[in-house]
Amino acid sequence: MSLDRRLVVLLSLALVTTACVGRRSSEYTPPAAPTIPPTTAARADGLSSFDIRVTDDGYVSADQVPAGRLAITLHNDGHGQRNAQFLRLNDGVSLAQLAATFQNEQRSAMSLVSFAGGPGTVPPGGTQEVVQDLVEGQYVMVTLLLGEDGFQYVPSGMFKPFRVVGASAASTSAPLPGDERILLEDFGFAIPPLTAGTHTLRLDNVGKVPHEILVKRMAPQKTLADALAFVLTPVGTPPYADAGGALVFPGSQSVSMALDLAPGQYVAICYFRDSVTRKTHAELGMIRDFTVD
Ligand SMILES: [Cu+2]
Repeated sequence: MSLDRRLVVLLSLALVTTACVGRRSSEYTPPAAPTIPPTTAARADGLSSFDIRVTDDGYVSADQVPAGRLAITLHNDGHGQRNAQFLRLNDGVSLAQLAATFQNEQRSAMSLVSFAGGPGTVPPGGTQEVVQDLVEGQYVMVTLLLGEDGFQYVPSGMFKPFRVVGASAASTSAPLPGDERILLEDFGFAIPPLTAGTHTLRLDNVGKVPHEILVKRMAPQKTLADALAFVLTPVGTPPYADAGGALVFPGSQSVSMALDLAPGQYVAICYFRDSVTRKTHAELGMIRDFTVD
């Protein structure tokens, strides 16, 4: 068994907890095999693209990507909701050490890594693109979902190591794409008026601590209070559906996110848990609704 495979097994044993809250779609039929080769390639705008496919068996992607600015696209070919949280192993930490620590105590394993963004949660058949800068190092990508106990967990097999290599290119000094800005604050969101259609949004974490933004389309007649109640007690049918987002990245950093919005009511949520109070950032104010006309 390869090291990667052993790590997946170890992490799966260690991390699977309560029942999955992932939604299943009766209409969506995943392709038999990934249709995009797991490579990186240069795009017309000069950015390197990093395509990630996730199936029910795990992630398919390049094992190595260049440091610097990357256009990262997650394609969900599986049956459940999926995302890709990037975690950079702290200098001196090995993959084996991370896996062993995860197996014993998930919370202390988080002290071995730094949150490094990644595409947010999409339903089966969905895609999410983010543009962000990655520095050299050893990383893992994991799907982080909300368990019925209110804590996040990694579904079985949803873990893949990858390396970021080389010095960062000069492109990282240029502004990130996006005419409209969302501010992620300690603890709240500032969201501009958004029209229906496609947007490229720059996300500025102006806080001191890591934040994320998950965008959800509210079900009919559901309210912000229903959304917060579900974050606290995620049991039963969610009052909202996944509409993309960008996962946890550090304070004073920015990423860019593409969103395609149909008219309707939405809610933005940060599920990250404060290390002192152990409350989710949503409870501390990082949940807000907005209308798309
Ligand atoms: Cu937050």
